[in-house]
Amino acid sequence: MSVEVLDGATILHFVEDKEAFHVSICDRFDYLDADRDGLLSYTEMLRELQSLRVLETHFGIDVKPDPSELAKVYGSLFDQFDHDSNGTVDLEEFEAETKMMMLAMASGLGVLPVQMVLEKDSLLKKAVDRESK
Ligand SMILES: [Ca+2]
Ligand SMILES: [Ca+2]
Repeated sequence: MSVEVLDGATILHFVEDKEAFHVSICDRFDYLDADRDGLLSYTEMLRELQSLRVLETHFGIDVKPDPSELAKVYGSLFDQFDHDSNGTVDLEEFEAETKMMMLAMASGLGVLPVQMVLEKDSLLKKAVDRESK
């Protein structure tokens, strides 16, 4: 974990660099796919969902949401990734949905830089590293 400053442009540049973005997505997918079956189950996706700053967005930073509320949010996020509703997320679904979410986040952030605590291997951290190169 580290505290990083990022703005919408940082995320946008990362997503728009298609080749580099695809490589990062593949890396992240492999990392999350604990049983190496080429698909992400709900359990495997949980890790990613937890790094997407969902808590802050839905509940505010200081609120401790109750577990059933949290499960509901994670469940609906998982459904959002699982485009064909077959219960698993494949690489194509993962890339398409991650891209959408990051673009939404970029437009939400706009030009105002914000501080975020980022997980070491998360995609947002990669976006920050790319920008500072
Ligand atoms: Ca798997
Ligand atoms: Ca699917």
